[in-house]
Amino acid sequence: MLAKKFLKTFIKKIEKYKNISIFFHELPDFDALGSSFALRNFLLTKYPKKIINVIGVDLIKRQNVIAFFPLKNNDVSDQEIKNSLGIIVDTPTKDRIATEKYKLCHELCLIDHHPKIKNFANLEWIDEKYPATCQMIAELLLEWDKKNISVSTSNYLYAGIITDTNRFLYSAVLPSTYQIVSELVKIGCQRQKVHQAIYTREVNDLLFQKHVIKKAHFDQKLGLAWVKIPKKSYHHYKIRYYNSMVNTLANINKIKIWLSFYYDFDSKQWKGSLRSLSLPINHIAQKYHGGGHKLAAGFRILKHCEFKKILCDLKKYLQEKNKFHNNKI
Ligand SMILES: [Mn+2]
Repeated sequence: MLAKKFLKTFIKKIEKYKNISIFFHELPDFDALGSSFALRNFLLTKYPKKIINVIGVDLIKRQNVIAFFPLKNNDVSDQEIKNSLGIIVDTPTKDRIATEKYKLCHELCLIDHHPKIKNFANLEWIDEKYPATCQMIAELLLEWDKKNISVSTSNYLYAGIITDTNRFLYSAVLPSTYQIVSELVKIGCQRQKVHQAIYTREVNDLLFQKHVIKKAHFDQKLGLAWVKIPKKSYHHYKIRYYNSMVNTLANINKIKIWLSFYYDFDSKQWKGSLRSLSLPINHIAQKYHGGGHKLAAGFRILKHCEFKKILCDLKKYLQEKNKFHNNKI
């Protein structure tokens, strides 16, 4: 499945440039940063004379991510970016890139596992069959020069894979995902260290979770669970980095679709995370200024009435599907 043709052109492009700038998406997760730092590490050891920068690290606020990645703010000048090859990872849309500085790059490459939207890079490898961009990067680096993958590079890749697959629970996990992880473990990937960095919880996080569950609505007859997290809650529970908390509503008996509304303090707007057990929901997220994967998508609330509207749409959707299902039986 690895795009061998892509690798060949990718290497040519990398060799052409002295400066390489790597870009990730806003509110970066372990997959976005794991891909970025794995690439940076690998390229730095392979080409010690090149200048490789991950751009936009000063914008990162999530605590557990900050502790895991070397996020020193090494002020990269616009001039340096101007002469560089830009590599964008883990987002198919320009709007989601953490900084607009990618526009300065001389050329752009894109590596991503989200559904393709529009061509915008000079060289693209987009394959939505992959469960994580980190798996794509891992395949690329293993094929390119396996012995040049260091232990810390393998840690970054492993972190992205286990988070984007929710510890291999998602059905998007491929047979090759296990093979790639096996290679990373052989390289010496420090699994315990990575698990601790990702999964250690704070007491206030647990109390916040309890609060979210209390605020949630469950319609087991229909198969819908949803929660609107009050704006003040994050502050009240001293949650330093916010997330949608949508996973709190996962794996509940008879719930087929679940979603959370949360306030994004950076963009100062209400957003939502939508998840589904098996019914595709990304078309509904698209209707509400969002998008994403078939079973995991995000959206934005631009008008107050849209809180109600999206819930209505989901209820109707579930009613139709339930009816269809019952008739079939
Ligand atoms: Mn990803």
